[in-house]
Amino acid sequence: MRLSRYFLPVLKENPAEAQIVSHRYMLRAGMIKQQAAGIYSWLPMGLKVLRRIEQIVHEEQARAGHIPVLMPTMQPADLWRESGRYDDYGAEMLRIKDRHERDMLFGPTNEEMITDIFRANVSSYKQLPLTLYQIQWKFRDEVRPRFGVMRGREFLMKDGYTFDLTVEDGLHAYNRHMVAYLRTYERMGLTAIPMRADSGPIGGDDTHEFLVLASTGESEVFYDQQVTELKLGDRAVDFDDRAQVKGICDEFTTVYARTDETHDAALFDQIPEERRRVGRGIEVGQIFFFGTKYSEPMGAVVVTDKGERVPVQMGSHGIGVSRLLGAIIEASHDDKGIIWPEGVTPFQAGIVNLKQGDSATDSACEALYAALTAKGLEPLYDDTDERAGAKFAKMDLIGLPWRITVGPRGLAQNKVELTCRRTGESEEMSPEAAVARLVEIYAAHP
Ligand code: 5CA
Repeated sequence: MRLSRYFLPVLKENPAEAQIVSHRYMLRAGMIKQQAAGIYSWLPMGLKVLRRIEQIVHEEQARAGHIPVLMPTMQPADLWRESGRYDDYGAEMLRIKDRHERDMLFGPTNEEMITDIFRANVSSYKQLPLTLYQIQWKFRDEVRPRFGVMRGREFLMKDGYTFDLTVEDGLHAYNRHMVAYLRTYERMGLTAIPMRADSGPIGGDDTHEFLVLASTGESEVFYDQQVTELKLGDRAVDFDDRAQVKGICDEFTTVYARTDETHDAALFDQIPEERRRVGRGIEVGQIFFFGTKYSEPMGAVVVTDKGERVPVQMGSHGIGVSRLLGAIIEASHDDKGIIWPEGVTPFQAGIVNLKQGDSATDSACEALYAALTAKGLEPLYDDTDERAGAKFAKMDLIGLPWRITVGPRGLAQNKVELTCRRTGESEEMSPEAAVARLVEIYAAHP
């Protein structure tokens, strides 16, 4: 993309309404625009990162064997009357009447609707196990929408629903999600720690939240420092291997890590003092196993091999897709701007032309642009007439992990400069070597 033809409405001033750094940078970098409290338009660069996050979520769900669907945002109230949640859900649910005076709602979550799909189409244990998921907009009329996309009213969620015959099978589905989520967050450059949690209005006894440590997080967290050192990495996982999947879950949930909802001071005190930590975290996902809470009242039953009719065992599993943009920025920024992890960056590299209009630098930039594009990378080429300082400041603000600077002086020796946004370190090399280096770096971030 050439910056001269892009739509990147960067703000010079700090927007007064933004209290935390991620909100401030998302507004300043022209990623989002507020349309009403907690409701945002996604401008091109914000949308690009959102799509990258969605793509990682889809790939990791596919790896675990889960199947994508798409349900509507609008739901009939009658489904929620069946589960008993229509009255329970309270003021957070946006209730709407259609022209025929029928009660509708903008879905805050989809347990009822997916149960309806299941009961209409599945009747035998032979069709299990089944996991269906979607990435779809949700609406929750939060009392205090704040911090930009972090606590929105309209927000994008990945919500997955598991259907199994037995409790044991249902718990394997729960574990499978935990492992799939670990890799999902790691690919986004995040350390997201699973912590035992409260289930709230979704229900059930088994539930974990995934928390990204950040001082601006809304949850208080208590943990053993060792938990932050655990990594799934690229180890091979067979998602049908129950023992392996459970083993990984045990590895990540045995070391103490709890939110204030489930914190146990006596257990915490047993951790050696130098490893005890109290901090704050951003909840980027939550998984639940709630058995027959919805299948029983809604009649989602299957026939077993013995001919018995039993309600199906269910769980639901959510990732805060739009919230993740805020969480990634909270975890990865400096005083100049965002520092995108390679896995989610909107463009893989920026190209800065120090002397726009000079035929040698212009053509060297064009050649770099073409070479990177030919390798499947997407550069953002600042081909505007702005002075170098302004170009650098903009690149730092929008946070592309790598920048190639092209100027007449370096080119005289066939050199460009490759700069790492995170460390600030620069290295001079030939344009071909810069392309080869970026290809190598991104090969590790598919
Ligand atoms: N049905 C279940 C899982 S599919 C569910 O709704 N779970 S949830 O309530 O925990 O939401 C899933 C994730 O959505 C949360 O972990 C959080 O990351 C994100 N989320 C929840 N509320 C908001 C909000 N108001 N703004 C942005 N993200 C949110």
